[in-house]
Amino acid sequence: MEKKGENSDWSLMGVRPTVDPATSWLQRPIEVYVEPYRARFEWPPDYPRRFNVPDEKTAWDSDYPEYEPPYYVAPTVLDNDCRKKVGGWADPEEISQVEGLTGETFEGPLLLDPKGFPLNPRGRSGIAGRGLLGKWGPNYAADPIITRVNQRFGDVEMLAIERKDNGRWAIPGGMVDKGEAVSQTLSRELAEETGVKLDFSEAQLVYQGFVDDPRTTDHAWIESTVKHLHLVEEEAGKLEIEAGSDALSVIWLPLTERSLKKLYASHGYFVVSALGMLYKRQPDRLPAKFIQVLANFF
Ligand code: RP5
Repeated sequence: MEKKGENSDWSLMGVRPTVDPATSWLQRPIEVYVEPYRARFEWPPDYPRRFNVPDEKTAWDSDYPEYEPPYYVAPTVLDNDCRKKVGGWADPEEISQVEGLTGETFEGPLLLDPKGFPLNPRGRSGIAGRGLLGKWGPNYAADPIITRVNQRFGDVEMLAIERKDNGRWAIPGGMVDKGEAVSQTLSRELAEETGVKLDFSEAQLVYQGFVDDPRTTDHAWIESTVKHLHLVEEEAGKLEIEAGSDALSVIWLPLTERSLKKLYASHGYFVVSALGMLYKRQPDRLPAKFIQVLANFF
């Protein structure tokens, strides 16, 4: 079995292993494991610069007495403190006032430091506090991947939004609301951002866990449930798409090696994994020319 994380840095290193798709990746299980890269080396424009963390110092149990990351919490997070504002989506800034900060996450038991701050499961990120994320610890999200084959051009396409916050093409995902089931979040986010209404009860589960998002800090990160629906062309053709409030635009994005690598956060890796899983289950559903694209990633 392939070691976890072995192939997860493809989008960063530009390494393209020469693999025969028929004899190699198809015989291995597809295990999605997300390494932090954007979570260590990128940050939104209003964040302070990340404190430098050498690779060998990322683990919380590695000694790093010089580690003094800048503390940052965005004004919008403070303004949406649920204790102070009706409908506020953020935890209180005072960690002792946060309820339910223990237990399991998709990444295992939530680790707390001696002061009670939750610790990022991928280790030091170079920024303390919550940044732009509302919750201390895991911020739960849902990512609905919708794909189709465009028979006219022989392309595989995904329903993609252009994010308002950074202009990157992305899966139309979003945060799970309080008390909401993830299957509802998948449908709600898809509808809000693209105008498309679909049921996810039969969708393929691709991944549940840490997302390599540039907003990540030492004490707040995103964990997502990623599900995939591959539509037949007739069904996809009936959908009327319209960009919602968080999107500048929505399109059926042709998937190439280049467009996949440019997707937001871990989304390219999620889409490649989803289509790899589909190909292993139902090889006839993807055009032959796309299989080489997949093979180049695995
Ligand atoms: C990504 O951020 C997740 O994969 C999800 O797509 C998204 C959720 O954040 P918002 O779109 O709500 O900003 O890391």
